[in-house]
Amino acid sequence: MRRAVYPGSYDPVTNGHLDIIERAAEVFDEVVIAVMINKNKSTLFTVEERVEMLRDVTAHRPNVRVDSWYGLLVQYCEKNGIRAIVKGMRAISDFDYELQMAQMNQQLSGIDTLFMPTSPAYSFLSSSLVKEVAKYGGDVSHLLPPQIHQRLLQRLAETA
Ligand code: COD
Repeated sequence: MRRAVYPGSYDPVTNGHLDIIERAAEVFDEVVIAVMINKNKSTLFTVEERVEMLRDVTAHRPNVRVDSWYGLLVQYCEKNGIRAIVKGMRAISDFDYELQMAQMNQQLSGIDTLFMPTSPAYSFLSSSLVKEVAKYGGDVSHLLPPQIHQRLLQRLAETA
């Protein structure tokens, strides 16, 4: 079985993430979305909430699974028999850091990273920007699935 992991913070999942998930799910037999836990990074949504939101928006895809992990990505891959990492590539600015991580992961474990170029419609899109724009009242409804947009507005109202 050709299985890949698509790791990230997903705080929250955006249409840009979903575009990569949908396309990766056509290429691999199974795509595991791994919500990576970074205890040094403060997030708007808990890990459990991010997992739940991802499960909700990928429910129509039987070959997509959602999980969470604290530790090195390659440890997760080794534990779960995963041989490929998928990363979305938005712009050349993503490339330097992504290349560095890909090479480190390859050297640590022999696991390769496959870069999938973003659809041009989403090349400017990131969870951080969406949160910032929404926080100050900008309209981000076209950048997120409707239920995620609702949850974002609700969380921002709670934390304002
Ligand atoms: N279009 C296409 N792709 C996108 C878009 C978009 N609009 N937005 C984001 N993406 C891609 C990103 O490029 C990334 O590949 C993925 O989607 C997830 O994005 P984010 O922003 O949710 O997640 P990040 O970038 O914070 O995730 C970083 C990781 C958690 C993957 C990384 O830090 C990691 O692997 N950590 C685990 C610890 C580890 O193994 N460290 C050693 C690394 S060598």
